[in-house]
Amino acid sequence: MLRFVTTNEGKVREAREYLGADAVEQLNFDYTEIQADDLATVAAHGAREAYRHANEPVLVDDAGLFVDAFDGFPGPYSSYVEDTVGVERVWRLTSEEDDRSAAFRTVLAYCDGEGFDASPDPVDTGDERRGQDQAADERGAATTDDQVAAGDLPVKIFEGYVPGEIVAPRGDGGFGYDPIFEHDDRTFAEMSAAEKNAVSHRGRALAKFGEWYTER
Ligand code: ITT
Repeated sequence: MLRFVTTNEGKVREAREYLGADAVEQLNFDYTEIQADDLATVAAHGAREAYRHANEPVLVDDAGLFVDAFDGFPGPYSSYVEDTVGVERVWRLTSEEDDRSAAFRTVLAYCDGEGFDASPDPVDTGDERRGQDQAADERGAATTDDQVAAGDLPVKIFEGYVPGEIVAPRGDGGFGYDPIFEHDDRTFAEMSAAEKNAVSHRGRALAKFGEWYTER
């Protein structure tokens, strides 16, 4: 059974909608969200920690809202900003800008204690060995059982992205920033989970993951 590691019910709903209700079980585990500028590093670190905790295959989802006028802020800090500033004020701050374009990004990080091929989606092989492994990845090398044995648990990374615009809040569906994120004339809060998955950052990452996982 695949454990979807999150404290966020909204994410679980969308993963179940996409992968099937029986395919995913929520693991309500609050992994350490390290301070990093990119979602993949945060998610990979979380996936290793969650795998060591659960000792079963885990999938971590780290997401963020990137507002162009603020050079991508709040990005990896989206959770903190939602809790402190709030979604309504993110809209008000953005409404003062000429450019209201933004994007949502999700990184899904999968870990099951084994090694993976580094293509087409990348493999994160651990902080200490990052430079060395990036070079290996560029050469198309696979991660090896030696790396697993050495404690650098490989993590397979799947990314999803959707462009949109920050608007005044509309709709009562979804969660988080959904009411202020508009894509193709509707906010994500005005869509059903299935409609959102068809176009969203999470849906796109889940599509890549689902295809790869079925093969595996
Ligand atoms: P976990 O870390 O336990 O999974 P979280 O809600 O903290 O739960 P993230 O750090 O990935 O998850 O989320 C960053 C923020 O972005 C957080 O405030 C979410 O509510 C919000 N968010 C994530 N995905 C979203 C989506 O699809 N639509 C709207 N808001 C989203």
